[in-house]
Amino acid sequence: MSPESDPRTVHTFCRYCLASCGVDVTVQNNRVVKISADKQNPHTWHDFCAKGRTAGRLVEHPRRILNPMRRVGESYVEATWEEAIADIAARMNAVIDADCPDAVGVYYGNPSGFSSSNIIFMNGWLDAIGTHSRYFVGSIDQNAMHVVAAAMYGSILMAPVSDIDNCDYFLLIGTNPAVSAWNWLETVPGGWRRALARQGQGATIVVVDPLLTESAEKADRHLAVRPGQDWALLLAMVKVILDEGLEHRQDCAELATGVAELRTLVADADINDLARRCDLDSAQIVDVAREFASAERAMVVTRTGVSMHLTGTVAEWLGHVLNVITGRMDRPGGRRYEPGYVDAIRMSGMVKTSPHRNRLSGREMVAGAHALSELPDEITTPGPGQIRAMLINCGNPVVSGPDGARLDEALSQLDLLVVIDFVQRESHRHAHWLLPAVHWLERDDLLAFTSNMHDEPYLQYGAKAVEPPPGARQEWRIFVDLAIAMGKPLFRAKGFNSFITATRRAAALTGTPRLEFTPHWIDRLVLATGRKFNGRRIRWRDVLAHPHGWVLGPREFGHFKEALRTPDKKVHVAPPEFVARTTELLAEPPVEAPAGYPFQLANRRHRHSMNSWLNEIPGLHPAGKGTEVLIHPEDAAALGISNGDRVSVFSAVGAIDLDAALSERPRPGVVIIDHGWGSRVFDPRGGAAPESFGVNRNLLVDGGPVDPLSQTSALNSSYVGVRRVG
Ligand SMILES: Nc1nc2c(c(=O)[nH]1)N[C@H]1C(S)=C(S)[C@@H](COP(=O)(O)OP(=O)(O)OC[C@H]3O[C@@H](n4cnc5c(=O)[nH]c(N)nc54)[C@H](O)[C@@H]3O)O[C@H]1N2
Ligand SMILES: Nc1nc2c(c(=O)[nH]1)N[C@H]1C(S)=C(S)[C@@H](COP(=O)(O)OP(=O)(O)OC[C@H]3O[C@@H](n4cnc5c(=O)[nH]c(N)nc54)[C@H](O)[C@@H]3O)O[C@H]1N2
Ligand code: SF4
Ligand SMILES: [Mo]
Repeated sequence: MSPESDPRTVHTFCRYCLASCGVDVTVQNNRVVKISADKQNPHTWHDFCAKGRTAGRLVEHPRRILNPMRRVGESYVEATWEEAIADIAARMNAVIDADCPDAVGVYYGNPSGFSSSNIIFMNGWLDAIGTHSRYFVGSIDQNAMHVVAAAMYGSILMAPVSDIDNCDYFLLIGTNPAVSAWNWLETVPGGWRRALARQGQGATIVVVDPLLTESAEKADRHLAVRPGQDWALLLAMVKVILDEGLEHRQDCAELATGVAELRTLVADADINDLARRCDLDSAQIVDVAREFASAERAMVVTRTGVSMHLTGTVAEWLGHVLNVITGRMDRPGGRRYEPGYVDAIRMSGMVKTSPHRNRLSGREMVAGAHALSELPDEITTPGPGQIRAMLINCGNPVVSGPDGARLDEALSQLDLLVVIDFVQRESHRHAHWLLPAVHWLERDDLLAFTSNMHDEPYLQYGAKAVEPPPGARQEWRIFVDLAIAMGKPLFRAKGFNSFITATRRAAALTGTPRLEFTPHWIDRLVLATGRKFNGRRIRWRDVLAHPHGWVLGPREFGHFKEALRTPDKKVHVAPPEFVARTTELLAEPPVEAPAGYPFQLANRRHRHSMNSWLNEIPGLHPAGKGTEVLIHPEDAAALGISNGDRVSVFSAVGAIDLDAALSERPRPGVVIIDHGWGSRVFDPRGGAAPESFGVNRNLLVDGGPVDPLSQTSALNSSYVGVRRVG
């Protein structure tokens, strides 16, 4: 038996979501035999799920792209990397020379955040080109959090973490941790289980959600809020607390500025008016506000259910306000700042994107990118700066963003569409080039910039378990090669390209591969300039000595104030733009459904789905998933719809057919369609028919209206109609 036919176990972590579960990967002959939770991991294995367990099936996906593929007519042929890079570079340069750098655009999706080298070198390449046509998943998910963090704490990356084990009162708004795990821009491993353990010891859990979710079922109270109206609930709570003097005096005076402006704002608000807007009982709101403020230790947690609306930023802001004015920041049981082993806020401060307004909407960038909803027009509208070439890096925006039909049509009009992914999905169907990506099981990564998002100081080196297919390439390498071929200096730094070329030449000449630059050099630099533990910096050999992951020390309080990047080192609880927008909302009449579209379309995830991209993995989903719309029995009765009937759900921009499932989970007036379905998987190598999985509910979401502060669309509160068909 040759040595490699003996199975070996690699300890690493799953990089599908921020739960970052420690896993043991059993490998034999460069194949993943088994993935299980690494129970020796001191921090992260507790959320381990079937998505991580089946990660090997994506690696061996029968339709995986294995070499660069060039479109020829309606099919694809394999090409070499030299051909791919040369052709893409020449076509991008031609587009730029004919107009300006903005003619080349990029969309980067959620998985790009789970590879540090991808994010770093994509930005290096974009800076090299000098394009402002940057589109990012943040505008469909987390921009509200970035905008709020920037205004209140002075940095888009200031993401407080939850101190679950000490909390007595959890107010969970727009999140379903029983399914999604406790993660967004923070992660608490096993967070939901730990919250339930606190509940067992007497803590109260309140869940605010238009659906009776798996989390809401376990809550002590469930407030079935009207979608998109959390801002009214939260403003009412702030009002009760300030009017009744329940605030934390010291923090309101010393930690925060702007409390007086908040008082002025809530003085004019009326609890009954706010209760009507969010369609909750005002007495219940007052109760929850009092309970929250008087609980010994408490926290508000807001997530995507709050942010993905036209009012998302105001609601996200008010969630943070509640924590600050009741003294929950940097105190046990509340939200604290985890300094981690590197200061990501400082690192991100070194990246300067020049401010830019989009040529058509006139809107500025948020968190370094423009809103996805603007992309179709930027592609199809002629004029200087029109996008003619696009690169999609880890994304499926036709399914994950608003009005996918318009985006799909726009993508079909490009001179050049380049995609980096494992398989060709819905958003990639018009691609001229498909470039094969490397899975996390096939690459090493330190992922240092999530260091501040874990609930304790924690480090694990993401070791690779298997070698990638020989034709696949990591994104960083693609971006470096493109910059060199385009003759554009990476990071706009003179000499960087020649430095990399020189290291490659030295490695080739001497036959010493480690002389060639890789992002691992950056890992070393990060540690060499990182935080000290027990008086000294972390060395690489310390990292290697902890293959199961390493808790670097105890959770510490007291780092929050020093992490603030506001000029006065205070939390700004009343940023003028948020106050102004709230005043506007208060002046508007309560929202009414437009004629013909009486329902609001809410949202659901499942434990075993991952946004739009693991739906095809065998064994993860029962057949027929993603084809149902949940309707409350009262609404169904009024429409003459029975369980199992075929129905059309339609909006002003689209219509889809599904099977009606009568359910008491949504509040009346709200229908639910699972997010992430309706993405076909194509077969560029074999040429077989595309496989289809479920229906894309975001085809019903209008990309026109956005939250003016975060530029997010009403992904979880669009208005729709429902009727029986057939
Ligand atoms: N209505 C509604 N819409 C939503 C949501 C919702 O709850 N409701 N959720 C939103 C949220 S939270 C998010 S984050 C977005 C997600 O939106 P996106 O990030 O645009 O889309 P994903 O579905 O995550 O698709 C990720 C793609 O990246 C590929 N991929 C995975 N790993 C890698 C890798 O290492 N390299 C490369 N090159 N490719 C990779 C996958 O195969 C897949 O094609 O969707 C949002 N859209
Ligand atoms: N299994 C699984 N886990 C995941 C993901 C996944 O796709 N699958 N995605 C990962 C990603 S990228 C992210 S960002 C996180 C997201 O994590 P979460 O934000 O916790 O995501 P959801 O489970 O969609 O929970 C959002 C909840 O908000 C509710 N909601 C919708 N509209 C409103 C509203 O107007 N007000 C209120 N109060 N609630 C509302 C929905 O009904 C839903 O129950 O999860 C991560 N974890
Ligand atoms: S996908 Fe599952 S196994 Fe992977 S990190 Fe997230 S919760 Fe853990
Ligand atoms: Mo997300």
